[in-house]
Parts: sequence; structure tokens; C-alpha cells
Amino acid sequence: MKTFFKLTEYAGKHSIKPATFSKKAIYVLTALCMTVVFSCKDDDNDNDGGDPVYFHHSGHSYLIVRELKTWSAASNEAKTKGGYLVEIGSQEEQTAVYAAIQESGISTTYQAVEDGGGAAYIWIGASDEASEGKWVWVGSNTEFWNSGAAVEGRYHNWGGKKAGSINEPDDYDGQDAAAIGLAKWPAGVQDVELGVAGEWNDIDETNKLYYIVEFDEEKK
Ligand SMILES: [Ca+2]
Ligand SMILES: [Ca+2]
Repeated sequence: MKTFFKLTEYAGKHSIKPATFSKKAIYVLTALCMTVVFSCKDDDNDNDGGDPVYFHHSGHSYLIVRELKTWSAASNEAKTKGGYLVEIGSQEEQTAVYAAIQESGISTTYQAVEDGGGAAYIWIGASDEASEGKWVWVGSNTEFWNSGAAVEGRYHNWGGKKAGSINEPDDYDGQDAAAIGLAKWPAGVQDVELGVAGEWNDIDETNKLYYIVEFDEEKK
């Protein structure tokens, strides 16, 4: 794009009329623009282009991975990397994770999850696939939510918590995987609010989303 603007600027300064551009020059310019556009798009969705960017909290490290995966694929990938899908066990950890998401620059509309009210989400490590209604952090196999209530006072941040009325997990159409919302849901509906940005929702595990890996040690 820059090249194109420079050339048009040059043409303007030197009174070159567009008609004097040959067809060949236009093809070349188009190809240049396409190259720039596609390389920018790649930067936006790829964490593999450079060193991973970790964030840290309480002796653990975390990685926001910008690859679109189903919950199961993301969970497997987290294990391959030597960690697990993020397990959020306290308000402090929730605050750290959500702050890192905001700082990452990921668009709050990067993906529209149809069964999540059209909002965008990032996968976290909780599932009730093994036993409906029993939510487990799969990394440590810790049950934290059962039949609508916290297990042994364990932390949760399900949609509606801030408003004082828990709306999730609702198992709508058989939802078994947890994700953190990047915006309120449902999106674009002013009078209805099932959850706000940072709260969690159960959604279908086949959605393809970015995910967060947690490591039990501090990585540099
Ligand atoms: Ca479920
Ligand atoms: Ca739900």
C-alpha cells in the first residue's frame, strides 16, 4: 500500500496523469498491494512468526495463542506445548488473564460465536463433557462447579455474576466447553445481558477460537 501511495504522490507532484500509467504498471501495483495486504493479515493471526509472548501471574506463565482451534484441539495443543488450557482459580488470576487479553490487541469482534450470542470468546480450560453439569478444570482435574453452584467455594466467573444473577452455564443445545467473553452477550441486543466482557460462557466445543495456555513455571 505504501508503495502505491508513494507512486500516486509522485505522479501528483510531477503532474503525471493517471492515463500515462501503462496496464503493466497497474498489474504490478495491484500485485504489490495484494502482497502487502496478505502479509498484514498473516501478522494478525500468527503467534509463530516470532518468540512467544508470555505473561506472568503468581509464579505461573501464560500464553495467548492466536490460532483458531476447537476446544479439544486447543486442549491437546496446550499439552503439546507443556502446559494446559488456562485454569482460573481466583479473582486475582481472572483480573490478570483478562488484562492480558485486553493488552494483546485482539479485536473484541475477531470471531462471532453463534451459540454464544454472537460475541467473541477465547477458550479456557473448563469442561463438563465427561458429566453434564459438573464443571472440571481439565489441567488439574478439579471440579469447581456442580449443578449450578460452586464446589467447596471455588472461584468462578460465569456470565451474569457481576449483575448478581448467574445465567451460565446454561447447556444451551448441549454446550460443554468454557470460554471467556471479549464483549457482552448477546451482541447487539441492548435490553438483554446474559454476561459481560471477561465473564465465562459454556459454548459448543466445535467453535474455533484462540486459546490461553498456562504453565506451572515462569517462562522467559
Ligand atoms: Ca454442558
Ligand atoms: Ca451458554
